[in-house]
Amino acid sequence: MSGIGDHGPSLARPALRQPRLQAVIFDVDGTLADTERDGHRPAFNEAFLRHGLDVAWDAEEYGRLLQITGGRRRVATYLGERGYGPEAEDLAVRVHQTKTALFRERVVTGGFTTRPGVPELVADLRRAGIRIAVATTGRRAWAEPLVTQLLGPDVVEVLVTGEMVPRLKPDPAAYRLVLQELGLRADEALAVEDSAIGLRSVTAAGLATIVVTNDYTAGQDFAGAAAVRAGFDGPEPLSAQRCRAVHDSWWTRREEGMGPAPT
Ligand code: XBP
Ligand code: MG
Repeated sequence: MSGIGDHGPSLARPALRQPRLQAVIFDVDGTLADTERDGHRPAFNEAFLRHGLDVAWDAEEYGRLLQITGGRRRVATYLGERGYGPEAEDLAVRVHQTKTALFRERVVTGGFTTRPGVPELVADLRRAGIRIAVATTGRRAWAEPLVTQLLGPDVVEVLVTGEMVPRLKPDPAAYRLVLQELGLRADEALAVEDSAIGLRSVTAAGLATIVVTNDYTAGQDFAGAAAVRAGFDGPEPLSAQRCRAVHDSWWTRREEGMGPAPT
């Protein structure tokens, strides 16, 4: 509003520098919610049963299988290694369709909650004007309702899911697509991931990562991460200000050590 004493923008005033961090991109499984051990795993097991397969993944074995990203690939690789031969791929497609329907059902009936501290962080980011996006290797059929349920409607601006990219994490395709849809450079966004595979995907796309570990991923190799934490909450909860500080210092170190950041 203009009035007495308001002389409009002064030429002498230095231009306000736009803060570098414009968006935070969250992974879903293991990051926004603990969905793997007691979520995806029982859905896979129920699907095996419904397809007459004598397969049941226990929590430990499932932890090892998480190295294979994407549910269909995980099933196909497993069946292939157990002698299902050329049949494994087709069977995996059918088992995975059933698993996707079962897991979606669990999602829409309210089966999951966020990891502690996530709602507070997301609210703080929004107050700070930082945009929210999501990059997952999972299927849209469950990821979309899950993200809406966890974070609320109209919070996530861009949601990239497994079927939208030619290659899953650790390939950078998902993060590159999110950046493209947000219209941002790699140095204007920060990713939050839970696993070494997720970190590799983000790093290959040129972004900084805060890793928030869980029971499955604690102890993995997180070299190159901007920060590694055991949770979102605690005595020093992850906040918008903390995200900005971590992001700025990662880029400063990078620019000082390796020249200008890539665009
Ligand atoms: C998560 C995954 C997913 C889920 C299953 O990886 O690997 O495959 O386990 O989802 P990230 P789908 O957290 O790195 O995205 O069965 O829908 O593939
Ligand atoms: Mg994950």
